[in-house]
Amino acid sequence: MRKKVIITGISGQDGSHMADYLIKHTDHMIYGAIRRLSVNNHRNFEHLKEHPRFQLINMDLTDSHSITNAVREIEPDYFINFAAQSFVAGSWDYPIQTWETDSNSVLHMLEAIHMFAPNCRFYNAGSSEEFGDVEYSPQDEDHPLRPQSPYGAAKCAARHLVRVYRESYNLFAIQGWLFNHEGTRRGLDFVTRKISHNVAKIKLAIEAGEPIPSFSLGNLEAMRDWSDAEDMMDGVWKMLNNETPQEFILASGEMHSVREFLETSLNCAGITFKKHGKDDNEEYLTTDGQIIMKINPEFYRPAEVHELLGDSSLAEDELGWVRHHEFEDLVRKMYENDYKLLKG
Ligand code: NAP
Ligand code: G4F
Repeated sequence: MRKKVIITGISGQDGSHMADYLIKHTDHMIYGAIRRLSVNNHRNFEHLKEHPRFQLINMDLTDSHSITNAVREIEPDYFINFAAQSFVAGSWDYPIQTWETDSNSVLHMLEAIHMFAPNCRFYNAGSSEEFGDVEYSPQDEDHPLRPQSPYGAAKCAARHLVRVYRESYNLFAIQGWLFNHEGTRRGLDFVTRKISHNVAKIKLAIEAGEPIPSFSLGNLEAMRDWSDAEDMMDGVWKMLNNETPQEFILASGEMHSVREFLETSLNCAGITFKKHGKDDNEEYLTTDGQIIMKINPEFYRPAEVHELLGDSSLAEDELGWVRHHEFEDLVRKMYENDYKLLKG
């Protein structure tokens, strides 16, 4: 019989990439979970809607009945939870909703699996944000959890719940630690896509001989370990199909600053820039003096995670996980995609 996989967060970056990955590499039936929104947000999975091995189901993470019903009715072989309030900065604005979505809902999933599908393999999306105020670099699987945001704290709570259910009921339940991963399906609020989108807009204005639209950023010195989202899906699937329910780090092992992402994007677009001012007053300008980007302290966070760098050697050695994309390829791919989208 065909195996059944529930994927939550199908309208987001990772859920949609995982559905593509499983359609391509398995013959499993995919149940993509969405919540109803007033305005359709199906762009990331529109291409899958007519596929015979893809079916949409309704599930809101803040409604435990919708989670339990899906597990009871489908009795999945795999449950991959990529849904979340995933925007770290937003977690100070909506801490309760973040906790409900990123922590309580995981408890409801674990309960439903324990009750109605105890052989189901469960993956919850963990994050490098759980390491937060890091003690050493690179971070490995033994690094302590030191979250710096309501988001990070909710992911840590979920990690403990996953472990407790795994140990109490012998469930195959895991939460890998994925470091930042980006791509053409990334939401526009995240810094990489915000940069690629705005640089593409500026390039088009320059080409049209129009005044350029400037944009703002926060902390340019934050360092992140950025991978291509498409590389991560194989690692998650390998974790889920490992002999034992073990949790791994997936990361690039390279760290780059937000400033470096900005400058690499401008270089990809062929936009020559100069810098002016310091700290809160820093600006990037075109050679004819138009403002490309200026700092806006509103984008600073109440607590920052200054640097993240992952050590994924365990996943490479034990799962045979391999990354295929490098930092510069990723920046170029995101810029070129936004340029094409905006050009129409
Ligand atoms: P994303 O693009 O923001 O997608 C989040 C998904 O969650 C969307 O499909 C969203 O649906 C859904 N969602 C949010 N609240 C929901 C609710 N109450 N009920 C049902 N669905 C809900 O995030 P992503 O980048 O794909 O990340 C996937 C997962 O990995 C998340 O758990 C994230 O925290 C974690 N993670 C991501 C990264 C990364 O760098 N991307 C790194 C580490 C961990 P709507 O479209 O309806 O809002
Ligand atoms: O792109 P970001 O919002 O991603 P962040 O906070 O690293 O979180 C992402 O990765 C986590 C894994 O480590 C995931 F768990 C999480 O779900 C999400 O996918 O911000 C990256 C850095 C931060 O240090 C932030 O302060 O960029 C800095 N930044 C500077 N200016 C900005 C901006 N971030 C945003 N979003 N917008 C800015 O204007």
